[in-house]
Amino acid sequence: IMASKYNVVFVLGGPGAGKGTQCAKIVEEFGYVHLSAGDLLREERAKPGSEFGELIEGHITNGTIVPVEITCSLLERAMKDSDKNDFLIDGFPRNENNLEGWNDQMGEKVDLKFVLFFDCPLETCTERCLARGAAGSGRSDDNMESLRKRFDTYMNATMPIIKHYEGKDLVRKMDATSPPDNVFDEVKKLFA
Ligand code: UP5
Ligand code: MG
Repeated sequence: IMASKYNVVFVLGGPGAGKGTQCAKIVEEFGYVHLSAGDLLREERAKPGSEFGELIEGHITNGTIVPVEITCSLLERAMKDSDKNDFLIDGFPRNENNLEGWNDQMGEKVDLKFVLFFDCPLETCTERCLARGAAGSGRSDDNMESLRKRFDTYMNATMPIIKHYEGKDLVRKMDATSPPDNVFDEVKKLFA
């Protein structure tokens, strides 16, 4: 018999919009598995002798996007290893290449529930990431130079993906500017 499909919610929004913060709350209350594509890439980068370490680091500091073969494999591996069925996929798909690669590799295995979109102005996002950097995040992209590039990529490559899903009526847009608990009050309604 055919195994049941994975339930997936994509979580998108600008750098620092609060994707990770809200995903943690959803996990706590609704038992999803949170997979941040960025976290998986940072983890892969940190592996001693990783074949892709330098390539990943180059993309992260430049705010550009790692080829989908790498990211999608990390995601599928994590999904399989979890032995669970419900996933929040945070920070992916970010461009046309991601979308096509995902559809090719995972399209048949996944039931995409909706796309959770955290809408947050550039100024707010910038403040949050710079504050996190100043507080010692250790992230090589929490600086003004990388942030400009991350925003560029977000506007030029990721917004068209959000538009694509809007056309399919799959986007649930959240105002991400209020404090985390207030944002979550709205997010909750989508999962209840
Ligand atoms: N904070 C959060 N919510 C707040 C709120 N409501 N009010 C006030 N403060 C709030 O939050 C960021 C900061 O803001 C934290 O200090 C938090 O406390 C505070 P967080 O929840 O971490 O926001 P998030 O949206 O997750 O921000 P993040 O920086 O992780 O977003 P990015 O999308 O930029 O980063 P990501 O890790 O997804 O990707 C990094 C890079 O990896 C990309 O630029 C790219 O180079 C690469 N990448 C790929 O190549 N492919 C992928 O598929 C994914 C990533
Ligand atoms: Mg994040």
